[in-house]
Amino acid sequence: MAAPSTPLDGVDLAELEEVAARVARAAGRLIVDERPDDLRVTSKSTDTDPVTEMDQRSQELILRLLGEERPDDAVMGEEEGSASGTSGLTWVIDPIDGTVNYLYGIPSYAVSVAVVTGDPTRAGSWESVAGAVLNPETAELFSAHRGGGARLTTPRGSRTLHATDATDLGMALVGTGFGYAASTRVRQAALLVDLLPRVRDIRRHGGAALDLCGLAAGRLDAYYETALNPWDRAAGELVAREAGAVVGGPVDDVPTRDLVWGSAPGLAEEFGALVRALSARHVGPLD
Ligand code: LIP
Repeated sequence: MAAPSTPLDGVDLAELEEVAARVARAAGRLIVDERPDDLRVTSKSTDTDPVTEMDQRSQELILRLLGEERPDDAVMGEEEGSASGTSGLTWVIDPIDGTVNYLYGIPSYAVSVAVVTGDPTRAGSWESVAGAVLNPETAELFSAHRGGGARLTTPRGSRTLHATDATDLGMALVGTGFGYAASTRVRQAALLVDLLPRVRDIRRHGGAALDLCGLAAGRLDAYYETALNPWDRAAGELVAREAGAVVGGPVDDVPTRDLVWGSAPGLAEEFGALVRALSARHVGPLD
């Protein structure tokens, strides 16, 4: 009897990585070149959770380009607008990850484009198979496809990414981020108080996608965050895994909204156990 067909039958994952990279570059050009001087801002979940007119325009452009290149695939994004599909593949996009940095002119934000199998609305039931994260300010494009390694491409060339060979948690540089809701931050701050004395230092760059790519590029030894959405991590998580980092969640290797962590392979056992224990100790609302 023939094996049942899957959404990846006949699909070239390297080609999907190229689609992700092309689309991210187009959106990156839009948000840099067409950023108005008087950027219009509204807020979403809280007053401190901004969405700019360029987040929305970037998402509209990505939807249009994916509709042309991959008309049978679904699209789910952070902002308004989505597309349904029939292929079983879903593009999970963040049109600007690190919107607060974008708003303030801090050159550390990204366009994140990933394609996943499964249902990205249900934790543990989806998997990224190709993706790209572009920092349009530095022209750094991080990309990967499942089983194909991870790359950093700049105007100067391309290189394969590798997580660090760190093994000493006390010397580890750890990235993290914080949600927008005050209630979520109470829990995040409590975890941080326990973690900070046990590591070299903490970095809060302001965008999960670039944090995960930083882990892949050896700019961080480890990373963790609570209250992330699929679009914040879908592409960066794949880039990190393909660079040899270990990525996990509160129970096993499945990240959830409760906890996403990643680290250099030599730190995974100790760091994973520590952040799991701390996140289990500091429970509370995640808005
Ligand atoms: C942001 C994340 C960041 C996190 C913020 C926020 P946005 O996404 O990437 O790491 O700490 O709370 O979720 O809103 O800029 O797309």
